[in-house]
Amino acid sequence: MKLTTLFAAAAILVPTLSHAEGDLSRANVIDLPMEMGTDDNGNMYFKPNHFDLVTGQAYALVITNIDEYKHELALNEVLEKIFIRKVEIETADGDLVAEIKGHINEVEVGPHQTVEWFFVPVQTGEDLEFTCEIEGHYDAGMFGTITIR
Ligand SMILES: [Cu+2]
Repeated sequence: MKLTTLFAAAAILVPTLSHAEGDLSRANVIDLPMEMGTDDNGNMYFKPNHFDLVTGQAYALVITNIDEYKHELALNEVLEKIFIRKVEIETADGDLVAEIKGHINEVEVGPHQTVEWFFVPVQTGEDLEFTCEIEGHYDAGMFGTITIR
């Protein structure tokens, strides 16, 4: 890349970066789609069941329950490592039902519903476990891990 092109690119980037410094939790949010479900053998799962994240990046964990019954996501030790901006609930048509703000550890997701969890990792951690706390679901395989670098 020519030096002049580099300067031009930097000039374009500067306003974006200065915004990010103002509010890291809102800048360039990365969606992390995750499915909750049960396979043909009766094994319950989060898919994917592992995420590699970085500190300072804003994420939206978009959790969809494809089952006929509710599932739960409990963050457990992940909770100590992240700043939670909000949990957002919308109708199937995309209309906002609620934004819930605060330090939230568990969310139950009803059958065929989607919930979005907005957060920013603030501390590093290796294989931090999240789980479904509904009786029998953990033993059926419903857990996963997050690594923050
Ligand atoms: Cu479950």
